[in-house]
Amino acid sequence: MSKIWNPEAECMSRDKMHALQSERLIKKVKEVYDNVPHYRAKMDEKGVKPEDIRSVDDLHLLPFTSKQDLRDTYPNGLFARPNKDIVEIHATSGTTGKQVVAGYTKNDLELWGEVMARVLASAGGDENSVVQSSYGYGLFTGGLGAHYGAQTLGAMAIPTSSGNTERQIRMMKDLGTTILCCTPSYAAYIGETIREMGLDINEFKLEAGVFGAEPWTVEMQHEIEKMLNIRTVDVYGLTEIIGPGVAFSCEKECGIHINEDHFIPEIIDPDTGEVLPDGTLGELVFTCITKEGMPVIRYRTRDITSLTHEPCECGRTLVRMGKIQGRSDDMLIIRGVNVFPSQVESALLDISDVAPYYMLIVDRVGTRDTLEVQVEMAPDFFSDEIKHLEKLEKEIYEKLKSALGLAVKVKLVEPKSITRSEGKAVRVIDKRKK
Ligand code: DLL
Repeated sequence: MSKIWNPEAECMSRDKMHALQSERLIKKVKEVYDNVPHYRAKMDEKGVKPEDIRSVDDLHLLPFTSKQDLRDTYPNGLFARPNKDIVEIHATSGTTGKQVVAGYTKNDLELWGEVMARVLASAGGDENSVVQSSYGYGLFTGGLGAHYGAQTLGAMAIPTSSGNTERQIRMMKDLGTTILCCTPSYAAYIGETIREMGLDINEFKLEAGVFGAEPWTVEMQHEIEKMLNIRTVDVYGLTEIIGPGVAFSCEKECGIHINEDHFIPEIIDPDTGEVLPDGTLGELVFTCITKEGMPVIRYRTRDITSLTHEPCECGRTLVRMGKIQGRSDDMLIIRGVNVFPSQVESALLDISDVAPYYMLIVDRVGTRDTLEVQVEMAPDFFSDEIKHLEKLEKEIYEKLKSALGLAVKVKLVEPKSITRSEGKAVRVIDKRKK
């Protein structure tokens, strides 16, 4: 049963939220102006003084912060507190460039536990829960983020981290895990391995999954729910803001509530920087109004989604964002058509004979871009019969053509031939980038 961990914060009136955000923002802006030379310089350059920020409505006056700013000030140029106050460090993997380092004070860790407790409660968690954190531990924020949330909740945390999947599953069964936390792609892999081990998922105590750290479609969400016989919560976050716990879905499955008493969201036009109204797709931007160690101001996430302030039936008043469509840098441009891998996932999972494993291979032949979609067949439907395979291939081809507005090459591959992921899945190989 889904619960609300902090009704006062999660269900406060919009007026109260506006007042709280304004009060916190004013204080935070003054603090970063005084303590972080980078923000002072950027605000001076834009001609904005802390006194110009009189409420949250003035947020748009502030300069943006980009990943490049974090790289330029590596490792701790954006820290707003001296090193003696920093008690923990996390960092991004640095796959798209120099890694980004985030520093947390004691209060930041408490805040992280609080927002993650909200997420776990939405998954039905309480002090009786057994929470298995199968996100990676270490510099990645997933493992410890889920861990701190479980402890704030008073639940039992099992820090298995990712990998060693069979042992992972035995622990899950023997210790009676009720909530599993990992990436959606790892959840699918765990589900598949449970089946291969000859175990019956109904003999497990698993009730819910808290999955995130990578884009996953509603179709994938339902597939995993069926596979593991659980309810799932989509958890969103990023290292620069705090890690997991920035936002989470509720039982109404109508978007992802943002913990906006701590992280104020905006949607902007990625080209012009203009703030866009509710319902319009654009780039998600966050401002941290309570973090101490590294409170980023108007941080451009490059994640694409939209916002809605419509009330939610779950009772929370927190603004909701749609599922993340992908990062702007994940968007492929094939022969002039924009393609997000999530569009391919949506279309594929609508077809019953395919497994939730696929790969996009992008290439250029002469001057022409090509996209090959490799799709794994579900083991139950695996067939050597040419006629059956051709029919399935044609069905996928037509489906993708109408979903993407683009003719792509479809290649059916044998069950288990696409590499399984224990963390964030890699689903695109772009050979044009060589
Ligand atoms: O992935 C933090 C996290 C850990 C979130 C565990 C949820 C669960 P980073 O490694 O810094 O941090 O990557 C952040 O991952 O900007 C999104 O592009 C993507 N992402 C995270 N959560 C979701 C989600 C963690 N629920 C980047 N849906 C973000 C879609 C997500 N994309």
